[in-house]
Formats: sequence, C-alpha cells, structure tokens
Amino acid sequence: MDLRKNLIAGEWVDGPGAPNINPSDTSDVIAEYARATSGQTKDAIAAAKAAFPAWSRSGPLVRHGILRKAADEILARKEELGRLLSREEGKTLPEGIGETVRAAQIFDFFAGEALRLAGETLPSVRPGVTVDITREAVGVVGIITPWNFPIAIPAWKIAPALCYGNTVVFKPAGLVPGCAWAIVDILHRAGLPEGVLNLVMGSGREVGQAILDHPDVNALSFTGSVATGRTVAAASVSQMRKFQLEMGGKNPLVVLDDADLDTAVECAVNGAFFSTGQRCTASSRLIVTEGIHDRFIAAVTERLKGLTTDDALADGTDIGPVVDQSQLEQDLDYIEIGQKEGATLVMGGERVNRTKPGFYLTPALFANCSRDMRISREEIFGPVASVIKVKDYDEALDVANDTEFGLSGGICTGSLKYASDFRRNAEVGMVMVNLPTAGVDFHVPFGGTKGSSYGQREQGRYAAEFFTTVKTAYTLP
Ligand code: TXE
Repeated sequence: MDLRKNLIAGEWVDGPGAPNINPSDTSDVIAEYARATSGQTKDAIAAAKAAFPAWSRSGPLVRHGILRKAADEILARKEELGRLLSREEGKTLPEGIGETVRAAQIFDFFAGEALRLAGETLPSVRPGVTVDITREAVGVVGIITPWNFPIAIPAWKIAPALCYGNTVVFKPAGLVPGCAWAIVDILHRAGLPEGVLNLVMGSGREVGQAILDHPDVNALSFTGSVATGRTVAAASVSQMRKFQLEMGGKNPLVVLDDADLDTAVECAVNGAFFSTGQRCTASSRLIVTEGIHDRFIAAVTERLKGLTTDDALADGTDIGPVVDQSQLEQDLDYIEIGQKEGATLVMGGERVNRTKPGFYLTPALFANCSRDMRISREEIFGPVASVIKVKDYDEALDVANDTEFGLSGGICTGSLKYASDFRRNAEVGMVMVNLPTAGVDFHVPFGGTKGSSYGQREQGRYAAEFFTTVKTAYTLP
C-alpha cells in the first residue's frame, strides 16, 4: 500500500499511515496517508516562518508562474483528480470533476491577481508629503479545512495565501487527505521554494490544535463545524492573530405562489440533495407559500423518485453515499428526531444497501415542519430537507431569517418586487434568485452573516482583505 507523506520544509516526511477509505465501498482503501505529530507541526511552522521573508519579497511574476502552472496541471488531470475526489468523499463523478475544475479556476484567478496587487497614492494634508497605501503579506497562515469540498476549499485558501506572499501550514480534514496531498504535490513540483507550503495531515486534536496554539502562526483560515470554529476563535484571540471562520448553515429556499414550478423543483432538489446535502450552502429549509405548497411537494417527490443513490463512481448515480459512519448516524438521528417532533417524512431517509458496502442514505423530504423543530433549526449536513408551509411572502421572509445562521438564501418567484425585497432583507451573505442556494462562482466573494461566518470574506479579490495587511507610508522627499 502506498504511503503518502507530509511535506515539511520541502521534504516528504514519514509518519504512521492512516487508511483513506472509500465511502461508496468500505473495502476499498485508496492509500495510506502519514499522520503528522505535534512536533512535526511545529517544524512545519518553523519552516514557514523561515521561508516567509524571501517568499513575501518574491516578485509577482514568480508567484503568477507557480499558481498558473498548478492551475494548468489540475485542469489537465481533472478526470483523475475528480475520480480521486469522488472516491474519497463520495460525491458523484461529475460533481468531483466539476469541483476539480473549479480548483483549477481558482488557482488561475489568483495567478492573475498576483499581477494586479494595487495600492493607492494620496496627497497628504501636509504640504510636500505623499501618502502611499500598500498591501503586504500577513506572514505564516494556518489553513484548516473540512471534508466536504476536498479540493475546492483548500484551493480557495491556499491560492490567495500564496498569491499575496504568505507562507502556509495546511491541515486538511482526516477523511480526505487524497486531494489535499495531490494539490500540495502539484504546487511543490510547480516550483515553490522549501517551506513556503507545508502539509501536515492528522487529527484536529493533535495537528490542528498545535497550529492553533503556536504564536508564530500570524493568521488562521478555517472552514468546518461551529464547535471547532469556536475553538479556533478562542485560540486565535488569545494569540492576538487574524482569523476567519466559515461554519454552518441552515439555508432557506423560499418558493412563492408565482414561482415557475419546474425552476423551484430544480432549485430545491439540487440545493438540498446534490453532493448528498453535504454543503454548507445546502437548502435545508424549503419555505413554501400555501398556494403552490401541495403541487411543489408532489413535484419534488416525483423528481426524487427518479434519482439513483449509489456508488459515487458508477454511471447514472445522482446521489453518492454519506461521507462516513458517524455522519450517517447523525443524519439518521435527525430523521428519527423529525418524525418524533411530528413532521411527515414524505419520502426517503432510508439506509439502503447497494452492491458495494457503503454509507447509502436515500434523500429525505419532510413536510408539515414548523420553524421551531430541531430539523428546521440545526445543521444536519446530509440529504435531509424540511418543508415549512407559510401564508405569504412576509411570513416566508420572517421564517427565512429566524435562524442563528446566515450563509446563503434563495427565492423562487416571478415577481421583481419580492425578489428585490428578499435581496435586500434576507439576513445572509449570498442571495440567489431563481437559482439553488448552493453553487457559487469562483471569482466573487463567498461568506455569510450571523453564526455562519466570522471575519473577512473569502474568494475573488475580496480575499486580499484577509490575506494581506495594509501599510500607510508618509514620504517627504
Ligand atoms: O468538522 P470539524 P467535522 C459540520 C457538519 C458535520 C460536523 C462535523 O455538521 O457533521 O461539522 O464535521 C479540524 N483544533 N460541518 O468533524 O471537526 C478537523 O480535523 C484545530 C459543517 O469534519 O469542525 C478538520 O480539519 N482543528 C461544515 C476541520 O477542523 C481542529 C463543513 C473541520 O473539522 C480541531 C464541515 C481542533 N481542536 C463540517 N478539531 C460546513 N457547513 O461547511 C477539529 N479540527
């Protein structure tokens, strides 16, 4: 069995191997991945610190060239990497390839941004003095990522970090080391100097915590659960370091009486169930006005009946398996909770067996949900959606905003008036009109409000806000 190692100070470093298991077929071990220790994590941070002065002063052309090369290789290998992604995470092959292409686009975008880092020059209020405002790299950046987007999330943190001259210590989620290792290998071979990008695979408790506790980590970018986000925040405040968090969602999709029914069904099914519902932007609350409610439930049910839940790599699979046993148990617990709370399980929510042993769960649609039920309030992170019936638009907006989260929110309507009002008043970071709540562009900001996000936005040129610090220089010639 292959052992993939950690990258520390430009060297591939050994460690005890942990198997990477395919959730579509638990007898399939993809490879072994070395687990780093907290001591190795400290070495990685020291290497990143040592590499920072030279890398932060390397010219934009150097950074452009390396990011560009990485983008080209990821794109050229999209089938192979997409397959690896689907094999380790469980989203379908088209979804895996799509995410891989997106990672390439992100590296390509930040390759361009490396050449476009602008500052400002202003006249001073003092005669003869000029004021220059420039952006500089922050330093050593810790990057901690979740399992649900194994290549895109690492890409959208690593690419801007490197683009603006930071050095990186990267800890991917334990369930998906494959794609993480692959992009680090690609960037390493693309010519990154030693220590600029370090990979430390392993547990959150050991490796993640070692990153959080280290005073030489100047900024920390995290995506994952709310609970771990709080730990990251507390540790970062005590170190007085910059940090950004992307956490949970309980995203509403409002469907009004005047919506195009086919569009609404497509948005709901795609947003709630594709990628096995394991997206922070998934539409887990479908808020539907009474005039269209019954037709909507009937049409969504019909559409779900036509979907195949099976091996992520098999032709014709629409919904892949859940990522692992513990996530499956969490989903099943919530399906039981929903029924006990009095919601109607219209269809799905069944643990099913397929030819191969995997974590298969059919998409679950709940109706007759109230806004107060736990299934309407807590992030389940699986293929489970609650339909909440409301009287009119005003009640729909009120329910949509009645949550601790605020990542993404959608509305299906033919009315410009309601669409405009929702865009203005939905308490979220991203609004979708007649589009699914999940599925975003790579070149514009991503992030939420309320309990979903903390700190500056990710992606697009807004990423510069987090990955750089501003310097104001006064000059009297
Ligand atoms: O998340 P964790 P997990 C939610 C979702 C899911 C649940 C658990 O509900 O069921 O979280 O998923 C690292 N110090 N979301 O266990 O634990 C960890 O190793 C430093 C929603 O994957 O937050 C991993 O690399 N790091 C979310 C990363 O943090 C630590 C996406 C995320 O793991 C650490 C993912 C520590 N003490 C999960 N403990 C979304 N909405 O997108 C763990 N980690």
